[in-house]
Amino acid sequence: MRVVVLGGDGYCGWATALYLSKNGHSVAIVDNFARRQWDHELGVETLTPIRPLAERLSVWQSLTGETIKLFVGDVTEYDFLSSVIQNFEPEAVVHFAEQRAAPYSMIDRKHAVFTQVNNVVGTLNLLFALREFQPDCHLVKLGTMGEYGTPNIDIEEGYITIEHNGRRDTVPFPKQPGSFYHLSKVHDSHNIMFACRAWGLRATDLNQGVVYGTMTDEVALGEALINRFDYDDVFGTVLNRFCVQAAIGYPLTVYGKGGQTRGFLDIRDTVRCIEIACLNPAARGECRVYNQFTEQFSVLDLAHMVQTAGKELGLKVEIDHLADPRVEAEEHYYNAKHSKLIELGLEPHMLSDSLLDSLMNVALKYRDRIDANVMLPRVNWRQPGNPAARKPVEAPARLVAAAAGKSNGSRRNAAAASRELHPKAGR
Ligand code: NAD
Ligand code: USQ
Repeated sequence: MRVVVLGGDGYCGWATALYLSKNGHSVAIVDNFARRQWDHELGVETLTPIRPLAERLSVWQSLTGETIKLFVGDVTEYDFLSSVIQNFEPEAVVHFAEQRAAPYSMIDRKHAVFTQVNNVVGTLNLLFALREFQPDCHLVKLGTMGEYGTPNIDIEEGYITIEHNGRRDTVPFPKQPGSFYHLSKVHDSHNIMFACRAWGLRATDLNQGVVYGTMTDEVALGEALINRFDYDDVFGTVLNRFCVQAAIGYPLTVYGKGGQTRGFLDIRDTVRCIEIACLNPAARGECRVYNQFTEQFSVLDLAHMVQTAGKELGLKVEIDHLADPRVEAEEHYYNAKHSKLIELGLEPHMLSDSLLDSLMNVALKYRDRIDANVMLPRVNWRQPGNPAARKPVEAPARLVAAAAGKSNGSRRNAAAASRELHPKAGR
């Protein structure tokens, strides 16, 4: 199958492109390297040293004999994107090319506007390019479980059948997203649904949970192929962050009570889900929604699991509760359906099996690259502007010392440091 991976230099996109290439698909990557730029802006780096994309692609070719085509450009530029669609004539387009960090979208007005323009315009351009040049192509779009928020009822896969005043209908599941980033995904979902209805396009909206891990069989073929592993306060996701924090003896940064519950999945399941979606396309005019995660955990569950795994490796792992910089329920009901991808053949990797091998050990292997200054949250949802996030912040000296294993036992805890950085963050 001919598949274009938009955002193929990124965390999910890179692993997916290699997986599809290895499984015999003809793959092209599109990326404008914006993400590498955002890391520079924030003064952060991935834990794992990622090589330039062109170099990674040539290593892949020399190791496997497979060629992945590369188109460098911005999906918000219609002429560029439509020329890729005309040139490559894909049967499926996998769309990862968005600004994906909720904290980045909450830095200030400029970052909120940028996130929504980048994400919504990119997706709209893609819909128009498919309609004009490749109307039979299947759009596989990455959405997010966060589109639903945390309602006090079970979450269905995209649609819910309701009865109201004696009448019955199946309608999109209500959306209550928690950041301007998550909102951009809701806007995308509505645009995709409308384009399928109006123009007969075919689409699968994958509402993905939080992804963890970095190793896939393909990435493991050589260190030059290593995927990114973000752990900073803006782009780092919770479990990846906790593993890195544990590796340097930094107290785990649980925001608030830690009852926030989310769906999670291993990066190896992300790549398989994408292939399953591509191989089982939606019908013309259909906009399917699958919930793409395998297990649900609260933040505090994860902290305890990392603490236990750390103990097995001889690490002393402490847990801190920081004032929550986000506006979110810290304790809530959560039960989200996720059976459709399993029915199509997904065999999940479970966190209990991969925590030590693919997470803690990677964190320990690259321990010398860990920057303890990017652990405390710099973006506070309640503030209209968060100038601290635009430049690297020095963590209080004693915290850094503790992280480096030089503590004399008198360090302040991370919660106190966080209150200094976020005096207005209350609950
Ligand atoms: P990432 O930031 O690592 O990768 C995104 C890639 O897209 C980057 O390489 C970036 O340069 C590129 N990109 C962004 N805007 C672009 C544009 N306008 N033109 C061309 N390229 C552009 O993100 P990721 O973690 O791989 O996430 C990929 C997708 O999956 C996102 O849409 C995200 O919302 C979704 N998702 C991610 C997670 C997760 O835990 N990482 C969970 C759920 C959903
Ligand atoms: N959290 C902590 N401590 C931390 C970091 C996060 O307690 O150090 C908490 C957050 O407050 C939140 C939860 O952990 O309640 C998840 O946060 P996260 O940063 O891991 O994930 P999130 O912001 O939701 O975003 C990530 C990806 C995004 C994707 C989303 C899937 O960055 O692209 O869409 O996961 S979901 O959460 O299902 O919406």
